[in-house]
Amino acid sequence: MKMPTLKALGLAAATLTALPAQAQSILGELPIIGQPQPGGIAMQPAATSLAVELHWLDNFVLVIISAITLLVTALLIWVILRYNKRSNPKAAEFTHNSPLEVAWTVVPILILVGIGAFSLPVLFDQQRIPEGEVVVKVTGYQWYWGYEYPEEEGVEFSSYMIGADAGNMMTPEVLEQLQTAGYTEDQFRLATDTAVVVPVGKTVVMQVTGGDVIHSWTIPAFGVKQDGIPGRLAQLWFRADAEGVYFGQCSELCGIAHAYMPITVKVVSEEKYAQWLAAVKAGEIETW
Ligand SMILES: [Cu+2]
Repeated sequence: MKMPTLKALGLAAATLTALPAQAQSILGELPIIGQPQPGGIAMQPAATSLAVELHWLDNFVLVIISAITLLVTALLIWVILRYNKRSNPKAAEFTHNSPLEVAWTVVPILILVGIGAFSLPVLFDQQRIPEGEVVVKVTGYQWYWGYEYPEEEGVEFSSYMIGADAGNMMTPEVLEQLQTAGYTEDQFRLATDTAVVVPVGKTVVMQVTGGDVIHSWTIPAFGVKQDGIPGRLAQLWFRADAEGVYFGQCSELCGIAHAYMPITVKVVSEEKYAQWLAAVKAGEIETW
């Protein structure tokens, strides 16, 4: 798949992209799973147990708020029709109804307690950080991400949006870079030159911090998001269920190029992960 694209590149481009292409060949073809869809309003497919829980909670709350909205709308319509001046010329003059007032206080409390009872365990699942089988430290910078695998000697790299050095605009060269990295125009402003690579089905702990101002690291399909705050080391965790490419974007307004510091995570098999680690340690590859 990759070779014809490579052959089509000019000599200069081929020289530039020779190393990245090698990285690609180690990771192979990966399906792009976690990315926003044009006009989409649904959430991205859940790729972790955390995201499955979040989707469940979202649907659960949606049912409750829909029922409340329908009830209130029905009550409004009933009052408008039944108690307007024409159909009800003599208005009642009472000011209190204790059973009703107790009911409209107690019922919402019960509903909120019910929502809390189901949402707190989901929150705790995110916030109780398990022992990581893979640990990655991520630092947000204006405007790119720095990644470090503290348990792996010498695995450290920066991650820029493909097209960042072209003023964040699409040019023929940027399109070429995207294609060389295995993407299409659809992934422009999502794809990065280097990706976080993690093994499928393993517990990954991300240590998140900021190098200058506050940034926020997120992968929507994983159901994770964490502010990276200078001087603090926060953590998040996930265990990705399916091999593929997942995108996120910096989610804390961090300056003029905030929109141009996306996040790419590649979830691969354990063997490919080991090969990738070895190649990075050998200094053979870093990018794409
Ligand atoms: Cu930002």
